[in-house]
Amino acid sequence: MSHEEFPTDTPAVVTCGLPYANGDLHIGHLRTYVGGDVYSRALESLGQRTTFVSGSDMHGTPVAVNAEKAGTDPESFALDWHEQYEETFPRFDVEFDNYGHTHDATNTDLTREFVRTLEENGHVYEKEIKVAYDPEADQSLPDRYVEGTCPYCGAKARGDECDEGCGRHLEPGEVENPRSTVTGNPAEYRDQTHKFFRVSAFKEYLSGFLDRLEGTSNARNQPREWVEGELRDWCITRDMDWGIDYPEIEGEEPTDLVLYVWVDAPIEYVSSTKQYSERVGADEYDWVEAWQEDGEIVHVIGRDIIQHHTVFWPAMLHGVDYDEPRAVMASGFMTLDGDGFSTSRNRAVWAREYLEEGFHPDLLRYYLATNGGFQQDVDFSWEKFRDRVNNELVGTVGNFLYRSLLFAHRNFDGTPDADVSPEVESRIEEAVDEFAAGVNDYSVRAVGNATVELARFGNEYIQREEPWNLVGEDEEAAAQVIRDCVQLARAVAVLFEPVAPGKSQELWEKLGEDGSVHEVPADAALEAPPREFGHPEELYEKIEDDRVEELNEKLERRVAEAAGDDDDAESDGDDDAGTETDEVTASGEADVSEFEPIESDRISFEEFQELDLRVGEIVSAEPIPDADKLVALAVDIGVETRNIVAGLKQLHDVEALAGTPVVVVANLEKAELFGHESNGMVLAAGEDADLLTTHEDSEPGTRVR
Ligand code: B3M
Ligand code: ZN
Repeated sequence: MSHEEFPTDTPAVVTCGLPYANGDLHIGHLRTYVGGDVYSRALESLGQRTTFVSGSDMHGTPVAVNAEKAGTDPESFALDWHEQYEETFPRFDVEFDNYGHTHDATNTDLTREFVRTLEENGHVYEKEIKVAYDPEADQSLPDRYVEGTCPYCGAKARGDECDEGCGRHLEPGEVENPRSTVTGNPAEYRDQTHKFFRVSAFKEYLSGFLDRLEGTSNARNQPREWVEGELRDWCITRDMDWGIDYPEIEGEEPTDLVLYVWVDAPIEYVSSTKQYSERVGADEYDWVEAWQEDGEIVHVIGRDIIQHHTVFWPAMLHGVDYDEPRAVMASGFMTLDGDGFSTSRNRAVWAREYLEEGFHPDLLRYYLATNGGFQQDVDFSWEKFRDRVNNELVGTVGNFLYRSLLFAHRNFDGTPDADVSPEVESRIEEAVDEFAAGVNDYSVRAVGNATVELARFGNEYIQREEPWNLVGEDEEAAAQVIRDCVQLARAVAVLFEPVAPGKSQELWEKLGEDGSVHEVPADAALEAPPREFGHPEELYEKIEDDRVEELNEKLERRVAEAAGDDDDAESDGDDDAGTETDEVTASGEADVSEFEPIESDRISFEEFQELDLRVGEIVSAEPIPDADKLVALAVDIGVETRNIVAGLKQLHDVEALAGTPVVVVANLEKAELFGHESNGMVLAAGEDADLLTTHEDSEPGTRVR
């Protein structure tokens, strides 16, 4: 590869894919942002001049559609979410130097300037194309207003992306069997004139660009096929109100069209850098140098938007004579306990919720940054989270720090007077090298692991040297071992900062150090710690099993409750993205398909017989006051009357439920929900909680088989 190793003399920009300002953030979304933050901190720690920027993506149909569902206008809807994101990221120590949004003046102006330059440079032309149209709603159907079949792979696709199939960007008019998402009617195709960016003319350039591109291998390899195949021009306008108006072009009739969201979104990377530069002054950081002269541009994104970042965006940058990205790091998808995150099913661990549960952000940062390579898919479960926290953060890192610092404090009041041994010195140097190699390999995992392995070494070292046996026997030898351990602890603080900034600062202060460990470069890991420090504290706390159980139950209950709530149209956008299907976002969150696949594991007839299903009749139904969806039922099942809690509120007329015949799982474990015992389960289908019933006159108590 043709790039000089980091650190270089030129300014770096690390960016994170812009989240659509259209719904709540969950921990799946955080993967990209934590990854970007770790990467930019690590880069800085190597001495690279770095800025870390992003912003909210305010435009496009993903925002317009959700705003409509929430019954509000896209601008105020998106601004509300933008403000939330702006607050949420720092709570996870994702500290952007600038976090703007695509609708602000900087980005609006710069986007128009980009487009004018592309026009001037002859990269844009007009063409009449067929666009989807809904005759009943009398409107064009850009992007997410239309659904149909992907012409490339046959999967169900929405507007501009084959989100459940081959992942390709789709041009207007490409979706087959188009249906309007506004009315549900089949869409027509009508002629309309649009602007096109001549991407096809950049074929040779892009091919060379991909040879130079660094980052994760998915981002370097996947676009080859697109660039070397038929590289088509890109429609950059849309017939809708919400977006940046197409700039006036001299000598041309003005158009009513707005720019396609994917034009102004990546330009926000530049705008955000510009805002930062204007705030701190060009002497400290010059956006022009970074974007137009010799910047090291690193994009951190979800893998679903590789094509935008490795084809359209570099072509645009090249078309306006800006620098090209040096690297693209594309993360894999994230699942929750083996299944997709689902906003509409409330099947998610929300970012806010994670913090409200009292977990330190660094635990999640560690999990997200080091669980598998960046481009691998990652599964989150509370069990896995517990295991990694308990084994690695508590068992390895925390344990080493506590035992060695406690020993140092008790026996030496801090750092013993000795030089670091050659063995430990070279082990720390090795960790610094691994850290730097991680940065140059675009591996946040390697950056994190360098420290965990160093702490592991520390544990082995202290175990091997047994300083507790040396004290009183050979003071000098004891002092040597503990001096080494304190140095290892200091190195842990410095090198773990990108992954665990909060905990590293705590450790830093425990060691009696001043200032911010964030400012300390990686190669200062070997500088001597202060002479004295106080009693250490355990840095990480174990997560107990019953906590995990509790969290799992909460999640299950929520999903069960949401199963009764198909009412996305009603969602107010406060606690729900209000989307029917989930976003495939910058985080690379995977969608779940409409129907769950049939279980591949068959059960035997005997196993089925173990289910005791009975005909029942609802005797009474009372809404449970504090629960959104739950109703307390009394159900006659012949042999007795059972109290059963079911998620039926809002979906059924609760008062009319009495007298309804139902099917009950009679031998289900008892549960307690909102203080009510639930002794059995009433069967119901789908999100509407369509109650299963009998159609003749089977008596309550009759067995169902
Ligand atoms: N707003 C989110 C996505 O499609 C989109 C990213 C823009 S990055 C310039 O994942
Ligand atoms: Zn496809």
